[in-house]
Parts: sequence; C-alpha cells; structure tokens
Amino acid sequence: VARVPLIAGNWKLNLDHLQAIAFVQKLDWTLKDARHEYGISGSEVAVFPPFTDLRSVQNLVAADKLSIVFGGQDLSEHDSGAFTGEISGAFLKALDCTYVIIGHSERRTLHSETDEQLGRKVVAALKHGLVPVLCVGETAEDLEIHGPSAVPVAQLRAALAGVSGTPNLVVAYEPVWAIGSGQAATAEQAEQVAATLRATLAELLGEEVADATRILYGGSVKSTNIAGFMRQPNVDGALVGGASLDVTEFASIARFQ
Ligand code: G2H
Repeated sequence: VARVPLIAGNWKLNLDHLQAIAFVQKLDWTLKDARHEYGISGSEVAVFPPFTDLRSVQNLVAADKLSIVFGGQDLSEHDSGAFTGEISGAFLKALDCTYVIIGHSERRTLHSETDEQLGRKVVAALKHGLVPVLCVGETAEDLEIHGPSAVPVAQLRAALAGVSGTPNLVVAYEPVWAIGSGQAATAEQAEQVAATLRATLAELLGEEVADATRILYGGSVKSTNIAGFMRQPNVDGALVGGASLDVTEFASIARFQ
C-alpha cells in the first residue's frame, strides 16, 4: 500500500489567531513555490493550532482553497455537559478539522491523562469523524528498563481497546526523551519501533488497517534529519513541534525529498 506521507506541525501553546493567519498564508505560498520549483506532488501537510485559532484557520483555508489540513491538539472524551474548559469532537468537526492529536506526552504528564481515558478519547474522535493522531512513546527510564518497544506497544494496545472495524487513524511514535530535547532518535531506532507498532496494529485490527495506517516519528525533527526518517519503510511522516513554528523550516521538512 502506498501511504501518503503526513507532515504535521504541533504548535502546542504558540501563535495566536492573528499569527496563525499570517503563518498559514505564508506556509501555503512557500509550499506552492516549493512544489512548483521541485516538481513534487508533496506530502500531506497539517497544522495543529491552539483551539482559539481554529475558526480563523478554517476560514482562511476555505476562502483561499488552501491544500493545508488542520486539527485540534486534544479533545474531550465527552460530547457535552459540565466539563469546564473542554472541547468536544463535534466542535472540532464543525470547524472542518480532519485530525485530532490524542495522548501527546505533555497531556499524559502535565494533565495526568491515563491510557484508559485516552482510549475513550480515541473512540470519541472516531465517532465524530475525526482521524486520531495517537501519540505513544517511552521515557528514557522506560527505555533502559523495558527496551525500545514495550511501552509504546502497551500504550497502543490500551488506546485501541475500544476500537474495532477499519478505523482511519494515525500513530505518532514520540520517544519522550527526544521531545524538545534537540536529541532526536536515530532513523533506525524510529524504524524499529514503527515496525513493531505496525505489527501490533495488524494483530489488533488486521493487515488492511496496519497497511493503511500512517506511523509518524516525532521528537526534535528538523529539516536536517527528516530525510533519514522518511527513508524508513515504516515511517510515513513526522509530528513536528519546535521546528513547525518557523515557516521556512517547516516547509523544508514538508519537502523532505
Ligand atoms: C514532540 C514534538 C511535536 P518537538 O512533542 O509533537 O515536538 O519537535 O519540539 O520535539
């Protein structure tokens, strides 16, 4: 199966709605120039702005028919009710979000999100027609004690416990020790875990889903290391944090060829 590469920018808590408009406009021009200049059809490019930017990004993408897609950085497991500060999958879908990030390590750590809760978020996202970008990854300590794949695989199993059929999803392998540290995993390390995650997907949901699911690498991805990751057969793209906040840098990651 030919999987369309996905280069996704996770803005985290950066760029307000005015900055988002300027950023997305410039990103679109830069990608168009790059596609023209290099004659490549390119990868799918997604941005994940803060919730308060999404309406502005939706308007811009629709008005100018941009080929950039977008999503939320999180969602509630609930549809509505007394959940102060939460955003539902339906709200994201109504703003034309394609994707939603679930289980980023910063949510797991700073907001104490558990595997069980993340499983409910995956179910909620799929129910509302959003594609979950499910993040899994081990800490440096996990790596030392359990080896490279045990924790990411356990997190994947837990998050997919309530899922059946042929869901459209994306998995992002983000070793916690590589996030924002400037010290990315090697391409070979990423491939080893991605291959194990794909085998786990095959076991849980069948070969067809495993073949179709894009597995991203995340953690200190830059224009200077993206090519190595993209050469790996089981790595289908990247979830980019810090380097996604600079248009030129993010666009050159997106044209990794
Ligand atoms: C990992 C990644 C984006 P960074 O969190 O999800 O961030 O590229 O800054 O390591």
